Amino acid sequence: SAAVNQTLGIIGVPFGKGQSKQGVELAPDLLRENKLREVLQNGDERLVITDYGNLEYAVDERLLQQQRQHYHHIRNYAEFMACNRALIEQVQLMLQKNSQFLTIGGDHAIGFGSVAGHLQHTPNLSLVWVDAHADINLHTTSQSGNIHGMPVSFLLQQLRATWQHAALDEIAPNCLPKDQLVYIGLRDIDPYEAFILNKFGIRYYAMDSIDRVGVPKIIEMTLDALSPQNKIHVSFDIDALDSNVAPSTGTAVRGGLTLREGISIVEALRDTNRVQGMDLVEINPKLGSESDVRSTVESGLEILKSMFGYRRSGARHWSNLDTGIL
Ligand code: 6HN
Ligand code: MN
Ligand code: MN
Ligand code: MN
Repeated sequence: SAAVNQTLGIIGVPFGKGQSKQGVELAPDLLRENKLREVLQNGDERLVITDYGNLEYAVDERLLQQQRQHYHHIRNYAEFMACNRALIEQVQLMLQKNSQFLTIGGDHAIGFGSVAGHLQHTPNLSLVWVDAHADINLHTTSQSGNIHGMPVSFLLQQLRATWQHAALDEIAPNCLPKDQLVYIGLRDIDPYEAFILNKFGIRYYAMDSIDRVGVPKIIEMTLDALSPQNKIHVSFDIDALDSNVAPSTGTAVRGGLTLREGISIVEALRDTNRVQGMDLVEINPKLGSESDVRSTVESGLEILKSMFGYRRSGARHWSNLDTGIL
């Protein structure tokens, strides 16, 4: 499989209105400045990368009206939908031209559009959501009013009815079946989120299960649960990592994944050869010290590098080398 050409499309989504801290919208360009492309390429010419720049979108009167009439109690509904509507289109465009795509946030509100766009292109999709949080609030259960805590509720068949005024069937008719979702890394679940997860029997591996059985077993159970024919979307919230390796994020929670556990998860998923889309979200360079920002960006790049190129075992691009040295 290593000989197969990979084509990767990248879109930056500088959207920060799913929460209220300034700075998360700077992450796509900051990662680019920190050699995102070179890190992913890692000297392997078989990976062809196309960067589509940063997503643009426009709010229209219909969305403002939905916001005023039905969703005024949560923040920035209209901007959220406008951005995700554009992202749904962009992801489909990228998958028409590339074998894989990467969406760089921005906050996790864009997880809706990224996965929904993926589902419109590839209806048989599985989702692995790596996060400290479940991001499955409804507009009626959110305590914060922040839409970055709600994207998963837009994706699941069973929860769509709670967004009945959002015209989701027009922009993203394909939903995710609840048995094709697995969470990894949770440790800050809101009470109503716990109720929803349990009511629908959604599979989640919180930090305590990782403590009990370790990452390899968690990955095995995750892959056993997901349809083996399906492509996989990995939505990676940087706050899944412990705040000592990823401090610059808006809703940091201690007691998270080590960088090695994060890399292990990503490598194992990558080794299925079924990952077709990934998000990296919630890096906020306005939070913490300069060295906090540096380590958060470096951790993010390590995660991406393990998904799209590099292997710690060194097993990668011998085929490109001039081996005449020996
Ligand atoms: N994230 N459950 C909290 C809320 O406001 O709904 C936190 C959400 C965090 C979202 O980190 O992507
Ligand atoms: Mn999240
Ligand atoms: Mn989170
Ligand atoms: Mn909380």
